[in-house]
Amino acid sequence: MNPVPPPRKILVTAALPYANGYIHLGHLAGAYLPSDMYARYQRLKGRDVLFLCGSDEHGVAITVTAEKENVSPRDVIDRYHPANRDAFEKFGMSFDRYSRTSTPLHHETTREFFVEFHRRSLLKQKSEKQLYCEFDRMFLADRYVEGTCPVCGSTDARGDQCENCGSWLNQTDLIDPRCKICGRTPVVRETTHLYFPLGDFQKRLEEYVKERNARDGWKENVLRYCESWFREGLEDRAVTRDLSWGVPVPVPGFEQKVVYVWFDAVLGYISAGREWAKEQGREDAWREYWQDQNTKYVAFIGKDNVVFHCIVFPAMLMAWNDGRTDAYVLPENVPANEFLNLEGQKFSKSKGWGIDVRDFLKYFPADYLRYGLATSLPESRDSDFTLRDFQARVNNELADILGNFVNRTVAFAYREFDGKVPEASGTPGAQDKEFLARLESAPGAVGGLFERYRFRDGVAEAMNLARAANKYFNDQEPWKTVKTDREACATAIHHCLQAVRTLGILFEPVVPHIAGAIRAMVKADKPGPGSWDSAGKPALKTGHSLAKPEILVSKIEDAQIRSMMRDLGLEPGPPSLQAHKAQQGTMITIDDFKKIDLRLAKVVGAEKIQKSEKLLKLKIQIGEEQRQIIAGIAKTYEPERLIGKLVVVVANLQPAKLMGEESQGMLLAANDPEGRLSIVTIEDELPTGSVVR
Ligand code: B3M
Ligand code: ZN
Repeated sequence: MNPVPPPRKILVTAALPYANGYIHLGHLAGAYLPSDMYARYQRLKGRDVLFLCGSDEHGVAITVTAEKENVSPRDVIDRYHPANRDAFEKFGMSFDRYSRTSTPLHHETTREFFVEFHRRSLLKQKSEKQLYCEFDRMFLADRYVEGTCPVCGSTDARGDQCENCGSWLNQTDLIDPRCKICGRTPVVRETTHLYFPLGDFQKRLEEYVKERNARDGWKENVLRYCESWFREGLEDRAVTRDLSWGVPVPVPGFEQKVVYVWFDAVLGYISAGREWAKEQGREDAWREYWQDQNTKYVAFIGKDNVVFHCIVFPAMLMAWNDGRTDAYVLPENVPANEFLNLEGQKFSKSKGWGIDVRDFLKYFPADYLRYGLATSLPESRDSDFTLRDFQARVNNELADILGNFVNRTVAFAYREFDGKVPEASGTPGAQDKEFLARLESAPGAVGGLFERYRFRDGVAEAMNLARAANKYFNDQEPWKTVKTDREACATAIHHCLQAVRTLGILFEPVVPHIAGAIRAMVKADKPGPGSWDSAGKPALKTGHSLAKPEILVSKIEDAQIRSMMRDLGLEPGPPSLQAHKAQQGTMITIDDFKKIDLRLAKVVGAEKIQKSEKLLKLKIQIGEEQRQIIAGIAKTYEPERLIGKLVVVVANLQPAKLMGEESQGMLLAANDPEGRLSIVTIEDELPTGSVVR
C-alpha cells in the first residue's frame, strides 16, 4: 500500500494594516475577505493551512497620526490594534494569529535579517541628500514630506510613494516638496543610510515572477505592475531612516536610526508565525510552513502594496536564502486586488467618506457584508460598493434564492415527512439524475475558481447551485405530488435535502455563519478537513431527523439602510433615498424654484464610458450650444437608443467631474426604489433651449 502523502501545507498571509485608523470596507475587499475565503476553502479541502496577519505599527503612518492627535505613537497603536483585531474577529476572519509589529519577538526577527545582511556586507553605506525641515529640526522621512509626483503630477504624493499612480519615489525627486508637519519648504542636507542592493536582484526577480506565474497563474494586474517596475530598472533602496519610532538599527554607528518600515513590516508575517508557534508550545513549528520548500505561500494584498510583496520581500528572502540552510519559501502567488469605491467615490479619511467595519456591523450581520463584498470584489479593476447593490444582493440572492430554498425544503420535510429525510425510492428520472450530477460536480466547479483566486465567480457559481436547486424543487412540484405520487414527492425532497447540506458546505468560505445555520437545519456535522470534495455526494441517510425550519436570512428594509447612512453621516445615498429625502424636505418658494434653469435639449451623441458600468457620455444640443453631460443611465439605456431624444436638463448646474469626464449639467430622470429608471422626455418637437417649467 502506498503511504498517504501528508496534506499540502498552505501559508496564507493578508497585508498588515497600519494601526493608525479603523478597518473599513475597502480594506476588507482588498486583502481580507479574499484571504479568508481562501483559507477556509483550503481547510475544507484538507490542506494544512497557517493563516497569519497582524498590525503594522511602525513608520510615519503611525507617528504622523500621533502628532496630529497630540499623543504618543504607543497610544495610537494601543488604540487601533485591539479595535482592528476585534473588528476582524466580528467579520469572521479565521486568522491563526493576529499579531503586531511592536512586539519584542518581531523586533528580534527584524534584527536577525538586518544583522545577517550586514554581516554578509550586503548593505551599502551611502551619504545622500535628503530633505530636512529646519523649523521642525528633522529629516523628513517618507510621509513627512509631500509634494508633486514627478511621474503623474498628482499634487499630494508622499516622500516614498504616490498613491495616485503607485510610483515608489525617492523623496528628492518630489516637485515643490513641503513638510507634512509645518508646511514649510524643506532644505536638502546630507545624511548617511544603509542601502539594500535591490538592483542586483533584478534578473532573479524577473525569473521568479515568470516562473511562479507559469506555475500558479498570476493576476494580470499584478504582472503589469511588476513589468513596469522591471522596465524602469530596480535601484538600491535605503533601509534605514532618521526617525525614533521603529526597530532601532542594530549596526554600530546607526543606533540612532530605525529600520525602514517596509523592511520590518513584511517580516511581520514571519514574526506572526513565530508567535503562533510559541503559543502552540512548539517554538519551531513555524518553520514547518515558512521553511519547507513544499509549502505553497500565498500573500493577499491590495494593489498599492504590489512592489513590496512581489519585489522587495522576495528579494529579501532570496538574500537570506543565499547564505543559509534555513531557507524561506517565497510567495507562490500575490493575488492583489484593485480598490473598492463606495457609492462611486474613493474611501477617504480626510473627506469623511467611508464606512468602518465596526460601524457597519452594528447595523447588519457580518455574513451580509461578506456576501455583499464577495459579489463586488475589485478583482481585476476598481469596483464600486453601493448600499443599493448590497441590499439587492442580500434580499434577492442570499434571502430569496439560498435562504428560500433551504427554508422551503426543510419546512416541507418537516410538515409532510415527520421532520425526517424521506426515502428516495422512486426510479430517478432525467431531472433527478441531472440534478444529482450537478450537485456532485459543484464542489469542483466552485473550488476550481477559488484555487485560481476568482472569488467573485466562485461565489456566483455557488449561488447558481442554489438557483438550480430552486428550479429542481419547482419542476418537481412536490406540493402537487404529495397528493398524487407520494413516492416521487419523497424522492424529490430527499434530493433537495442533500442539496441543502451541500450548500451548507459550499457557502462556508463566504458566509460561515449562515452556512452553519444551514447545516444545523439538516443536523449535518460540521464539515471537517477534506469534506469539500465529497460535499456534493448524498450524505443524509433516509430517516435522519431534521431541525425545525427557521428563517435564515431576513431582508433588509430601505429604512435600515437609510438610518445607517444618516447615523454615519453619509450623503448622498442611492436614488431612492434621495427621493425620499426630497419628499420629506421643507417646502420651497417659487423663487427657489426659479433658480433652477431647466431647458429642453436634444441628445446628439452618446457613448459608453470605459471603466464605468453606469455612466454614459452624452452630447446635447441646447439652442446654439453643445454640451457634454455625464449621466448614470448606462444600465437602462443603450447609447444608440438615446440619439434624437428630447430631454430635460438642468442647465445652470456647476460643472462636475465624473470618472475624469466633465459633466456640464444634469439630465432629469425618474428613479424607483427598485433602481429602475426612466429619463424625462418632451412629447412634441419644440426648439432646443426652450425653458421648461
Ligand atoms: N501597512 C500598508 C497598508 O496598510 C502596510 C501594509 C504592510 S504589509 C506587510 O496598506
Ligand atoms: Zn516642518
